[in-house]
Amino acid sequence: MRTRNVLAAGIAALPLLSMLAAAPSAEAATASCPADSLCFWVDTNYSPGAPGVVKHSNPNFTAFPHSACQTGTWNDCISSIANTKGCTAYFHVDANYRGHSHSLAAGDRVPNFAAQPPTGYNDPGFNDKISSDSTC
Ligand SMILES: [Ca+2]
Repeated sequence: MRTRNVLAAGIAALPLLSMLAAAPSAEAATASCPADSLCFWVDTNYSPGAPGVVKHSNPNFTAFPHSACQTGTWNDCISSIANTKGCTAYFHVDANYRGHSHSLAAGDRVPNFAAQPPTGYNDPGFNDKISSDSTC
């Protein structure tokens, strides 16, 4: 009986461990995003690997080739973002800083646009829509 209880406890702990392993790693995002930059990834949770990196405002992300994107550029391809700059950044769904936008405070990051605040924007429609960014 004692053995069975221990086994049951072990099984019950597995889903929790899996959740922890799959949870977005803020440390990983910070580590892979250079200082004083805006970083973005093709997938949620700062994946995969090395991010796209910009330093300032950019009116059109079609200027940034990225072979892993369906568009061939970072335009309409971004699923998670990080801001290591000292000021707020804004990401817009249209070129030239137009259309629907979300802000990203200095030092903040969003692993999944669909997630509820404060983790996300509660905006699944923002996924793969970013076309420009404005910041200091
Ligand atoms: Ca767009």
